[in-house]
Amino acid sequence: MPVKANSTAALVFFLLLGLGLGQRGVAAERPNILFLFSDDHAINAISAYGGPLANVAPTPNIDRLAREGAVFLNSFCANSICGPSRANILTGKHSHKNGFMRNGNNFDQSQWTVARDLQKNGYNTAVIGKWHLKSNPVHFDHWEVFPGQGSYYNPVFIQSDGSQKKFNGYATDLTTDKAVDWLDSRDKTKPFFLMCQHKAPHRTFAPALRHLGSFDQSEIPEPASLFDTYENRSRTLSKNEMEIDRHFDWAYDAKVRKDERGDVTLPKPDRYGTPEYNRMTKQQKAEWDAHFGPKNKQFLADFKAGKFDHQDLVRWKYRRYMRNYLSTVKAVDESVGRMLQYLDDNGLAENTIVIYSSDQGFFLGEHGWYDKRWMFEESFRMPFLVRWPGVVKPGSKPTELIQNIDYAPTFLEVAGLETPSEIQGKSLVPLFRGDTNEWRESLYYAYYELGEHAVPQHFGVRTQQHKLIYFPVSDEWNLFDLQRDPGEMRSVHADPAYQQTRQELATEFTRLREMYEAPPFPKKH
Ligand code: SGN
Ligand code: CA
Repeated sequence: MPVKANSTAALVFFLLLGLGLGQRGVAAERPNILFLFSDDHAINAISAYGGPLANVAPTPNIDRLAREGAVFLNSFCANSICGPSRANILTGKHSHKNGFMRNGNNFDQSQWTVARDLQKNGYNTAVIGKWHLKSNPVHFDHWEVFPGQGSYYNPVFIQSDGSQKKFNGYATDLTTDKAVDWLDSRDKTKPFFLMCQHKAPHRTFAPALRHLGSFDQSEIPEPASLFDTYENRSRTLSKNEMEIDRHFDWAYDAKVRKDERGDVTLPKPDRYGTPEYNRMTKQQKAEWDAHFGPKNKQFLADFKAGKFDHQDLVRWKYRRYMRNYLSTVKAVDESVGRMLQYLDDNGLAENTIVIYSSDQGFFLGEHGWYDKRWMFEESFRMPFLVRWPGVVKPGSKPTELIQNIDYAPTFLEVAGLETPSEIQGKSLVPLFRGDTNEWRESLYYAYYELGEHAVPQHFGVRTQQHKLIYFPVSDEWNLFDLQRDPGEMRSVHADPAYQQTRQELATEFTRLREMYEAPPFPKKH
């Protein structure tokens, strides 16, 4: 072959190679977004947050994100309930703007969502697991979600064609399997946006069989407010229906089935059955019974023998609650480990931003409660951990006030897209880079549900140090000094020493309500 032809061929070859690399280079500039999400995961059950359970129930895989990225120490929701939080995330707006104010609503899929813009601009998009927005997902190239709350055991997933299919196994594992399968089969010419959303650790706190008994030998510390009597705060608190004492159901929550009790009568409540147990296969039931059976037998014998006073019984239920809740978290943590491993094994770790979060927090016995909804810290807070190599400084612990309305604009900036002006949240990317200039100093909260667990509608503002809450139904205000009273046991709203703080917060509350164009307070509900 003549030399000239040879060198021309070489030139063409290198030009093509260069183009190929160039294209890969461009693709590399658009990071993948992996959003790992769970349901009702309190920061007190994530060891990276260092709470009271950190040594009892470590979460090594979620903590890996904190080590290799950031754990946001002051992350909150806009409305502490499932569907609304998910709507806040997808739209970047407060509930009154996206219309999904209560779990019973139907998400208006014609509105702007971050998935729409990501898909439109070349992202391969998918959502797998818990969705809870009633209307099926749109703007996702692939989706496979639970109907409503979903189940832990042998759950049903709605397929992209609208049909429903039951899968054998444990929801957290199945959700992860499906997420991994999608990553394997996705269109690899595009960056991806994957929302992998677990049911766990939501009620009824049913652990994977392999995790039953994980915390049986552990001392579970009790929160100081386990026996809260609700003085010095709004009178609506004592009307709640989420107490471990008065509302934690024996069969449903505490896993002591009626058919196990013989002649022992347990005190109320005992209203529900055992839907998760009923879904199990014979083999699954056998393993479940092998774990709980002997323990329940012993408990019932001790109860019959009069070994429990009222407080002992609350403590027993609290420990059972925690052991099961923390066991469901274990599977979520393993899922995070599997997803991170997948990124490692497939050369995706460097160019993927990974976030771990949960739709709201949860009470782990604080104020005597399970569930969420209240603007109190445990349920208002959302975990937020992020790893983005080269951008987020490993081991950082930002303290700025962030909220779930910030996620959509964050994803847009990560993808290099403009944020529409109607979006109420702010991109977190400056905070990821360590730029804390001109960050917000307060957050707005609004809870609109109409009575489940007897939590009234309430609205509020939180700064780094204080929290002001308004309860329209009783026309009461509560003010908390979070530095002096982190457990929120005493409102200082009527305390003359707080007159100026009270006025400042009231002004800030009004300012936020005007800025977000919040509707007038509902009076009665
Ligand atoms: C269900 C639960 C409630 C829980 C709501 C909302 N009961 O109704 O305890 O507060 O969901 O949870 S259950 O019997 O179905 O478990 S949310 O996370 O979906 O908002
Ligand atoms: Ca939830």
